[in-house]
Amino acid sequence: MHTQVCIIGGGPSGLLLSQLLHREGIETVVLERRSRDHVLGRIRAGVLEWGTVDLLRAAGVGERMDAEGFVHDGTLLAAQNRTIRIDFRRLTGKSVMVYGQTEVTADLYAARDAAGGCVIHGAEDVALHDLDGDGAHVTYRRDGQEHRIACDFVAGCDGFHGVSRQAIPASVRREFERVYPFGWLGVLSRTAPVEDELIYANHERGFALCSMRNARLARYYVQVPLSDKVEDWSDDAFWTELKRRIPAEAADRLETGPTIEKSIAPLRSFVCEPMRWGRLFLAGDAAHIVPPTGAKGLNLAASDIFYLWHALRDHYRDGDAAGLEGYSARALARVWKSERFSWSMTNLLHRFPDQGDFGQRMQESELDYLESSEAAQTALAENYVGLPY
Ligand code: FAS
Ligand code: PHB
Repeated sequence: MHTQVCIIGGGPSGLLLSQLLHREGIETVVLERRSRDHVLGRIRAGVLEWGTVDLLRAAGVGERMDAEGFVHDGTLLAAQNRTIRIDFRRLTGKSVMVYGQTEVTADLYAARDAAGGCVIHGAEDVALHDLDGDGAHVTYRRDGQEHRIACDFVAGCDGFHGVSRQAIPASVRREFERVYPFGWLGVLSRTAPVEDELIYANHERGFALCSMRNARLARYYVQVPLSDKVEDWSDDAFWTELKRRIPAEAADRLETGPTIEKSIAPLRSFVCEPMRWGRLFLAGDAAHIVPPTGAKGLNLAASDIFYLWHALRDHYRDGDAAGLEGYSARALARVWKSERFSWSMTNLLHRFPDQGDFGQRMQESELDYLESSEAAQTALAENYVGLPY
């Protein structure tokens, strides 16, 4: 079998690239290790930058997002029992869209199906070969059969635990990492969200986030020690802790109920340089990870795919290799700015084991400064809504 671009990973990065290239007449095959149900069963991101919204519309998958998503013109930061509103629309002229990654992925799968796209689930032992030569190919096993796909290029969209990043020789690869000493315990509940906009709460007991998926599906998180297990947290214990960490006026009207999903996600900052090696191009979590505090993970995947889509289009349509040659540097320039923002929001809002009372006061004084400074609010807002591509 031969294809122009072999895409490893059927998450949002891989599917979005496949869909955008299809609309350019460029042939792709997507190899996904897990079943479609498993991929669609993951509960992850919730906030889309407007650049991501525009890109999904360009891919022809924006209709349900536009109908069911929620446009948010601001967000709330909470500390010391009060909230500070960051008005994105007034400060930057932009908004964000609240529409779950699960829905984005489902819309992308539907579009690939409608276009007769080739997405192969259950692809095991995917391996990349001859990436720095003219015989690039991918092998995998499925239903006990070995398969081989010759290709012009490989897009490594297989997430943090995938195989693509490892295909870059260790002598070439440079990795940067910070692992945070806590995780996020997240729940979904069929209850009304406590607020119309998101609440990011700093509290001396730890961080909390109030988010949503729709008017009857709320998404909440509390910071927990890395030693915690999901089974340590009953629903009652979760609601009690969340109420302690958000302002009293919100806690008083919080609608609680049985959780329909509960999971703990570790937090890390991670970047792999370069994001390209020979005919392999990394995109999304395969190349970088951010703590979800800045709502950047899915959105960084989107900007990577935007750059790679244009680079591959220019190569096949115009014989112009500049985009491919410049992909890694261009993507990393935006990746590092989002890494910085996500790191800074995580440091501002979470309780670190060794920060002590002085560290808590530093966080509270930075929030006081934010409350009083239009310049500081504008800086936060322009990073949150998404820096230019
Ligand atoms: P993904 O990891 O989504 O997809 C990679 C795909 O590759 C997967 O389907 C995987 O099965 C497949 N794969 C892996 N290895 C393979 C192999 N060897 N062969 C074939 N296929 C393989 N971001 C936010 O902005 N906000 C959040 O709240 C948020 N919460 C998150 C919670 C968790 C638990 C995690 C893990 C991430 C979270 N993220 C969040 C980040 C997340 O949204 C990612 O940025 C997003 O999924 C990136 O998409 P992909 O790059 O497609 O990677
Ligand atoms: C979510 O709704 O899951 C969400 C929203 C914003 C974040 C992280 C997660 O920063």
